[in-house]
Amino acid sequence: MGNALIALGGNVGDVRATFEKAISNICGMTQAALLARSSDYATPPWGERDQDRFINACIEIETSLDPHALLFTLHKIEKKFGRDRAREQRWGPRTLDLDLIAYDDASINQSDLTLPHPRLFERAFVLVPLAEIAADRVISGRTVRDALKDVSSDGIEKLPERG
Ligand code: A4P
Ligand code: MG
Repeated sequence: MGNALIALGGNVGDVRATFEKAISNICGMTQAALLARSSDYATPPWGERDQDRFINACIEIETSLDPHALLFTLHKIEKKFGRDRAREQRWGPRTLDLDLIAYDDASINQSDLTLPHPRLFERAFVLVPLAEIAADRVISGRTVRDALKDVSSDGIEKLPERG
């Protein structure tokens, strides 16, 4: 069994409802147990700034799939929730983005899969929710808690639980 950290993001449609359904799908389709789920956060758009704010969250799962099979399944779930990679721009608006942040201590450098996620340490929208569930996790030699100190969390707002 492998331990995986997954970041969820989106800014089109009812993103929080999409997250709930996506998390159920992740657990069902990847033979995974959900170990932890962060709160949802509203976050300022990063990369392409001229778009609606995003909702972001992170989960930790235990899965029997290997990293490639897991990412393949995450892409299938993105598609199921309306993501159309052919029509979107890089860092632009999307219904659901699922990034694999880390898988055990795996270090992978392939065109279709890089682990840990290469842009993790630039992204408060990943580090803030990740710190809520895995502050002491060491990724590329640093704890998530320490990595968070080096980015600006300005404008990131923790959302109340959905009723
Ligand atoms: N890929 C390689 N390694 C990985 C990995 N560890 N996890 C490959 C996921 N995918 C990985 O993915 C492009 C390719 O990366 C995939 O085919 C996969 O095989 P993508 O999700 O289509 O990438 P992208 O959207 O073009 O770029 P990237 O860097 O993943 O960006 P994001 O995060 O997906 O960008 N602002 C806020 N506040 N919150 C957000 O969630 N998201 C984006 C989208 C932009 N700005 C944002 C947010
Ligand atoms: Mg992505």
